Amino acid sequence: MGLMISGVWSDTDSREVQADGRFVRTESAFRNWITADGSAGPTGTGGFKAESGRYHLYVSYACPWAHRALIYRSVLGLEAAIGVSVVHPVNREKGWGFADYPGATGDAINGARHLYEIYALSDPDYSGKVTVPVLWDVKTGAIVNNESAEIIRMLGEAFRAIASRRVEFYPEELRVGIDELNEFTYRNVNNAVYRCGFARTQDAYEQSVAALFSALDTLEARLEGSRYLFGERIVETDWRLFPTLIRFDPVYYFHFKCNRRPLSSYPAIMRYTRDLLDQPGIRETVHMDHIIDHYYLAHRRINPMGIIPVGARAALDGPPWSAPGPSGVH
Ligand SMILES: N[C@@H](CCC(=O)N[C@@H](CS)C(=O)NCC(=O)O)C(=O)O
Repeated sequence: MGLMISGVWSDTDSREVQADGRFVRTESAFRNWITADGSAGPTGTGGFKAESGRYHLYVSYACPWAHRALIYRSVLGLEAAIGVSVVHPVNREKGWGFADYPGATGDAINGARHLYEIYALSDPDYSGKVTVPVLWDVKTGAIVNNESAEIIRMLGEAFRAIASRRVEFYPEELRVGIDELNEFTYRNVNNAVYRCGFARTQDAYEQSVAALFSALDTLEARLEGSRYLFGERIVETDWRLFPTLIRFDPVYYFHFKCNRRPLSSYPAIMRYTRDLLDQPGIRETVHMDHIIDHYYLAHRRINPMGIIPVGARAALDGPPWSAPGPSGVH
């Protein structure tokens, strides 16, 4: 996969697989916060005031973590305030890069050919992984933050005065519950699918599959009695879960061997996924061509021949895509 060592790209393995075969994700490195007045946030340094046109997102349409940031930009109506550059889903020479592919863009901000150049511009000595999403400050030429969980929170909080839609996805009275369920869904769903796919022992794989499907059973039971995870209103946890749910049957089921049963066999989760998919601005953030091509063609270590299972595209004819919408309109 590769990483940077003292500001230079290296094809070295990022060493996220432990001696016992478990995949353990590295922590993100850039942790500053944009705030309404430019004061420092919970981590990092201050100086990043919310301003329209000042910040830029580097994303892959394939990546579920980057997808969260795109969803927030869309549902909050921040398209005019925050620009986006989209990497090529398949080209992996020196990590993520910019090249022609339908829907991918160049890098209009820095003219980079590879994403690692953006990391080097921000920190010429940077050592570590080069991941999307990246929230870039055009004004100071620095990465503000590369952790999706924090990026979505700051988009929701700091940009209230700039966002063209006022929606609160982290309401005061639900914060404790949201934080708790975020932790549960990150560990047992969002990151668990990667732990299944990147495990290098049977034991590590089976433990992850067990945790994943037990969590899906829990979520199914919760959603049988509730439109969204916290009742009638969509909150942060719903948007954090959605990118994993829509990738599940086309990708994770086959590619990451999350195949105890398809997600489409969970009726409440399917009804819920479809409901989220039907929210204004969401379909535009879902790019299944980037998603399918990236996982099957770029992850050559686990799919060496780059063969796309026929069931991957066939899954796009089933739920949540084909299911009737909540109002029966779609
Ligand atoms: N904790 C990070 C994880 C981001 C992440 O791992 N992104 C993946 C893509 S899904 C990545 O860019 N990996 C590096 C690579 O594929 O070269 C976040 O939530 O923002």
